[in-house]
Amino acid sequence: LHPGLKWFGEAKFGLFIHWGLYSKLGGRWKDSSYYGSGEWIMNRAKAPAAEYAKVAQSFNPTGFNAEEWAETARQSGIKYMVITAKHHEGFSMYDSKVTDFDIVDASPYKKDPMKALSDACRAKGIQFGFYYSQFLDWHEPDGGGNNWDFKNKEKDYQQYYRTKSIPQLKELLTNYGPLGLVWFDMPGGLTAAQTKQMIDSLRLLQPGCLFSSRVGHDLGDYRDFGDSEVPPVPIPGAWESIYTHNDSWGYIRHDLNFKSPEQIIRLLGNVASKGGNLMLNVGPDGNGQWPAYSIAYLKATGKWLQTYGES
Ligand code: FUL
Repeated sequence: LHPGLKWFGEAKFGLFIHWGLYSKLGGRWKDSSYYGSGEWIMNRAKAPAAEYAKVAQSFNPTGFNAEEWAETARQSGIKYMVITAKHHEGFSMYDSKVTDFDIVDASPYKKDPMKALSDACRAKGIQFGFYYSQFLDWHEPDGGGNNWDFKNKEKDYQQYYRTKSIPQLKELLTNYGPLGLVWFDMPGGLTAAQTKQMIDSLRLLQPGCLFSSRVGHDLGDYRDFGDSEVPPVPIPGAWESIYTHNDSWGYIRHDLNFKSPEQIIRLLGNVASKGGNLMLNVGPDGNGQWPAYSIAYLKATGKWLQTYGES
């Protein structure tokens, strides 16, 4: 049995955080407004990579406070936190030596928020993990998914994995202390044997770290269902349901459709009764602040759990 499955099996409640350049856009690109999946805005607007990358020049989340995030999570009854180190847009939200398209090199913020957040979570007994988009990368000519800029090009996915994805995953597994998990997403471009080889090389760095099923080819350590999906019947083994708090993973300024504490508690009960964990998402804005409703409703959920929950 994987050693990480012990904490995972007891956790019940996790927090997902989608945070990147799209958070600064908040669902608006040029004169158009988008609803849902704010983190897909680059793709939906077919924004040219070079132009989209300029958003970094004014991305300065001075309102970010790692202790506050971790404390809010703790008070909410959260046992693990998973944050986007790099989403499909290709921007690295941590200090990466593999690229200059990262928060330290390309933004005025110049600090590594992941360092502070990983430390703050561990200090409060919260397992910390990274989401990493291993295949889709709309910034890179050889990354998966961007066929609007790089359309006349034969993509070399192997090259992309070799020069960006795998070296970055190694950075994440080396520089941020013991990770609870790496949340891979949207597999592609690798055979089962290649995926296994990648996983084996990463496992050496942190044998205790779990890998999500979206690493592909059934090679994950636990199972994720589709976005916003709870299985209809109890499921054996380690698994997780993921949900948005409003209607988007990434911050959307004009989306106020937040699930109430009562809805969150029902969802938690539904998932837990079938044997899984619920990982609920929060989308902080471009300044590094959570929507006020997320803070209030999560804290209210925590209060309820403290009074009526089992742990
Ligand atoms: C999906 C992604 O494409 C979405 O943007 C989001 O990250 C969700 C949790 O997983 O596969």
